[in-house]
Amino acid sequence: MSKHLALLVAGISAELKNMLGPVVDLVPVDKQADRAQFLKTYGKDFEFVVTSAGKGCPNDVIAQLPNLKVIFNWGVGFDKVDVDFAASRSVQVANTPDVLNECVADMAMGMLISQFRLMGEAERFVRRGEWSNNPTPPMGQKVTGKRLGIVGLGRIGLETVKRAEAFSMQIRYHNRGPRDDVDHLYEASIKALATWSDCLLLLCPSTPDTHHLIDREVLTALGPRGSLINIARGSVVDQTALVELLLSGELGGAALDVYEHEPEVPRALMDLPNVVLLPHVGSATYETRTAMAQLVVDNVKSFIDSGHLITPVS
Ligand code: 8YV
Repeated sequence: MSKHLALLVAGISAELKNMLGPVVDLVPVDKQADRAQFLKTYGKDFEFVVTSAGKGCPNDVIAQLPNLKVIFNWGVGFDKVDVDFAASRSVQVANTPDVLNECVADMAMGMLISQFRLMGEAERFVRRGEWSNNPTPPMGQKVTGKRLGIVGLGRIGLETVKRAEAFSMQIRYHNRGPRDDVDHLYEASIKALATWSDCLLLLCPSTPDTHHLIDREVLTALGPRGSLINIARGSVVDQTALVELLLSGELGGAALDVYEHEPEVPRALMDLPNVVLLPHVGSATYETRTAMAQLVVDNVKSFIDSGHLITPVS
């Protein structure tokens, strides 16, 4: 029996490709000489799309797949898929939640400690050979006991809270509404949360409502001793304001794993000692990427066997 055809619209790991091999025939759209003609001729043959959180699937591609049933997203964030448009064509979307919570939370704390203790700058100080003739390495700020404000207290946020509590950090959060299952203080105003925080950690999804949620006013409220940690999405922050306020010293520091126009990183941030710059590696561990790949495969198998997804986007 011929396998289901899946249109591959983004780069995925070789591991995921190998794991999907026995289940579906993956057809990379980017390998087609004439993409438009290919979709016109063969679009009707595809029930599945496989993609990554970074790339998603544009509406014009969805529109050319009349028999599409599911978009399988390798990643928890699905901001690059118009779920409402897909639903209007009875197309479901599956993502890979929960399996990456621990690694993203670990990285969030790592970024916080690295920024507060200027670990990157201290490491460059050694690599530049400066220690032999300069006895005073970069001085950082204490982490233990500091005030952590979380924007987007969800699954990854709750994992991060466990880690922050181990550092005796005081925690407050902002969500669309208060949670009834945590005893940390809810801040309805993000500006008030930023004013209170020593460190503002972003963990919210990228949606039209969170676009530039962290604007110049919020960054200014965080202040010259405050630190912004973004492991959510670049679009959540007004990056132009962020760069200007870091350069002027009106914002104390930042650790960034995501940017507005990845993989572009603002040149002006490259030499700032109080800024940590990472290439979207929040979930980039062997264990977690394997678990994410396995969850994609499990969703595909479940849908083929029962018509049901294990983790449809919510
Ligand atoms: C990406 C992520 O999936 O899960 C997400 O939403 O942003 C990452 O884990 C990963 O970078 C692969 O594209």
